[in-house]
Amino acid sequence: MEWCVSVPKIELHAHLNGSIRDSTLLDLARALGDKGLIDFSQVEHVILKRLSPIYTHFCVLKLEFDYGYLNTDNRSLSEVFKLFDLIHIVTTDHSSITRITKEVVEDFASENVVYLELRTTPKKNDSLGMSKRSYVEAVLEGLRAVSSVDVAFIPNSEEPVNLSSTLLSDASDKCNGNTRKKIFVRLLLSIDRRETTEAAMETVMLALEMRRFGVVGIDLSGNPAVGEWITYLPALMFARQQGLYVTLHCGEVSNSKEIHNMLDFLPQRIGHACFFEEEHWRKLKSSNIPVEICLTSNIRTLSVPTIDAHHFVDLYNAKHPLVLCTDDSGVFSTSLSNEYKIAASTFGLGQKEMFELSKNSIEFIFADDVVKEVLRKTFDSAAKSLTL
Ligand code: 6MZ
Repeated sequence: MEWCVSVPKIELHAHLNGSIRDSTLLDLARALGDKGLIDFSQVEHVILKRLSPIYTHFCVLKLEFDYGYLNTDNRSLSEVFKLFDLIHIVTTDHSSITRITKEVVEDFASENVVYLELRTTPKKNDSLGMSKRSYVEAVLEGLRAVSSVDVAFIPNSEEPVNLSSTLLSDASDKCNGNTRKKIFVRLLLSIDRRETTEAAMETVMLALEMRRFGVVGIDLSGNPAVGEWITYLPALMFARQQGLYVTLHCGEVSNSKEIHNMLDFLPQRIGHACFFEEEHWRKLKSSNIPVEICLTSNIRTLSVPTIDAHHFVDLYNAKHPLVLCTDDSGVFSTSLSNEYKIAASTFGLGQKEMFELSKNSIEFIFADDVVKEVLRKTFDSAAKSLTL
């Protein structure tokens, strides 16, 4: 594990609210409890993932939560989305979003993630005066608030916001003799599968407007049992025409037609690919679309039967482009280092293979060649100090 923490890593599939610390979620829930807006004792159980398999039903802000027999270790996909509804009630105000963003960036940086693509669904909440734009501004505020590490998120400048250092230095600058960590952060705006075509288009327009602040692309996510591909297609096509990168949650449930349609769209990356059939694998491999692999998430949501049977093995052996990711490090109690550790122990990868896997992820990031070159330099200098 120590080695997995020390190796530089690239995170390309992390949902902001899914990456929240348990302690922060508890803090925020407690504050709402103190205001009488939720019953904290009920929510606390769910947050701490300590629910015994007893039937749970409760009400938060007039929203009914019927968790049924929520299993603490393996949360089926539908249970996970109920949990997200609860998380959103607790987190969706400007200052909370700013705090979560700051902490998530700090957490990834602390385990030597040197490039992070953070995705989040812009939300509107009239009662809090929140628009999709003000939501994203709160995220940007969180990036500016990070103080423990230098964050570079503005393309074309790449100046870390807290420290002026040279652009082409590697990801851990020497400053006054001290080594300060540096992390590149890029944002993807997510379209939730519950949204309408118009709402999806609004998110794309916002992404275009926010490009100068490091928004580089669009993600399609949300409960895969909800919604139709055709609803988001106009917005996704427009995003691509305008030069935004697109990544899709693809094959999280069995839906052959949708998987074909998504692969035909040729997104720059896809996430998950758990319910692929022979024809889908063939199409994926011939199009060479990189896959964001989320091992713990797939196991916890019961999307793959066992870790040994995970499609990572086949894709890795076929040298198909892939990248290890966390998905929702808070919800699934994992970290990127832990995902590398699981890959090593389950699939027998040695340190050299793990290093190459991590370094190779540079090729699939949604950033320009300058950033890629800085990252290659970072990995090359790390290789000298790591035992490979
Ligand atoms: C699909 C997921 C997801 O956007 O509020 N999300 N969508 N599959 C998954 N696998 C388990 N994990 C997270 O972060 C939370 C939102 O990300 C999406 C869901 O829409 C969830 O509500 P943000 O920051």
